[in-house]
Amino acid sequence: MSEEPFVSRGFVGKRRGGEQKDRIPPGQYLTDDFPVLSAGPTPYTPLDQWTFTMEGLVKEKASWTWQEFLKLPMQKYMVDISCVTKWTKLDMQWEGVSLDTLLEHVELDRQAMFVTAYSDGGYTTNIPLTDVINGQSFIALKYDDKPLAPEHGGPARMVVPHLYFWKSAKWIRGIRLMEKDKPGFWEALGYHNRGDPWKEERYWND
Ligand SMILES: Nc1nc2c(c(=O)[nH]1)N[C@H]1C(S)=C(S)[C@@H](COP(=O)(O)O)O[C@H]1N2
Ligand SMILES: [Mo]
Repeated sequence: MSEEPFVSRGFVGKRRGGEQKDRIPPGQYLTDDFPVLSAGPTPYTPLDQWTFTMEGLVKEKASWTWQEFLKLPMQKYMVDISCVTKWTKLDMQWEGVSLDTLLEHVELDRQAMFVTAYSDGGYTTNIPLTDVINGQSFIALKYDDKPLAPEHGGPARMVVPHLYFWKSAKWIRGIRLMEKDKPGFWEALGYHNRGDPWKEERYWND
């Protein structure tokens, strides 16, 4: 990962004021660490074999090589993240491509209502389309001004800051647009289908 021509269109989500405690969802504790949580081994796909694809309910699918993906407009994001294992980390700095930008490259079928993010290694997670558009999610290539570390999902991971962190697929390789919702890896194992930390949507019956 030598080339770093990231164009920045400015900072998104710069911090509103407010007490720190008002930013910690119920049942969460504050941490400065960045724990690693992976359901399997870290995959190492060579960048010259890496692609990112928008597929499913689109007129024509769109696909980018790593070199092409780097040319997409990048933005900086400062966001708070909550993990279902109860840590919350504030003001995490990322840089990446907004899902809105990627969606500009495909024509959605009218029936497209849900997305599945899929990753190297087979991980998937499902999210309603309404939770990923309008600046709510991005594909991160950098964390803390450095290329995203492999254990944290590098070369590229999705980040959906307003949902629990399992919705943020590491090692992402594409997004599938779907008409019907389909539980992803953790959702099929009992995690909540949506995962809003402010509503404590941790498990199926929450
Ligand atoms: N591909 C993939 N993405 C994943 C996971 C995983 O196991 N595989 N774990 C999820 C879970 S449960 C969490 S809490 C976060 C952890 O991200 P981190 O290791 O960078 O803290 O990644 C999410 N994305
Ligand atoms: Mo998690």
